Amino acid sequence: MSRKLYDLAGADPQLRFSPYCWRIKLALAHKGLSYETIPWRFTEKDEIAFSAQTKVPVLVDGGETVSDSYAIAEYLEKKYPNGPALFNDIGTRSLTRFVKHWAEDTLHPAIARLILPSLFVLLDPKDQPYFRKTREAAFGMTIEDLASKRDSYVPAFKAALVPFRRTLEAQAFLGGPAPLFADHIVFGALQWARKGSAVPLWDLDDPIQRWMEAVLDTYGIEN
Ligand SMILES: N[C@@H](CCC(=O)N[C@@H](CS)C(=O)NCC(=O)O)C(=O)O
Repeated sequence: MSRKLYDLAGADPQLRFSPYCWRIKLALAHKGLSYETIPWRFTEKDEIAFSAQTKVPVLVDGGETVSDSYAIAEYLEKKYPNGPALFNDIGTRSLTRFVKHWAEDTLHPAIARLILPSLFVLLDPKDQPYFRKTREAAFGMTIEDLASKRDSYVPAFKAALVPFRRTLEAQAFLGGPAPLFADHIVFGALQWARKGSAVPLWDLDDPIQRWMEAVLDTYGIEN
């Protein structure tokens, strides 16, 4: 059966930086499901119009189309119950919802303020006017203003990571001995930060870096 994932790409088609798409690439690997990615750009709305919405990830799994990363994870868990669980049990499922909201409401905005200017230059030129317009409206300032204030945003980013780092000092993964979808969610955010930033955002000996490498190693993913 063919399985396709529409995955956000930069000017370089190999540059895949979407936090939401990374969640699903890890979730598919976790379930042991093969797939091909289709590089997609912000302005290629027509390409995913069949999904009846405007964002990626979009998963086409045989005859089924699913969008929204959380809905895709729930779909995979239901459709492929024999693969390793993404949520384990009711407690994990409930706590994962908190991780999702923490990532989206605390981590993502802290990362976005730091990386939007450097990410902007990595985008396909056809996407840049759209990205500028939508992100400047969201942040209420120009990309250049964001860049000039960058240093003032670093403390909030560092503070956002503290509870996560403290957790990793006591256990290997959010899922305990092995990654679960909660790990995939946080990994997506930090992979977006790593790929979009012009400078390293944490040290190589940071537990966060070791955790990222351990997540990639778990699934045999290169970078
Ligand atoms: N709630 C959605 C959010 C997906 C999302 O925001 N995707 C971004 C890429 S990271 C996108 O496609 N944006 C399109 C746009 O900004 O027009 C999910 O969890 O999948």
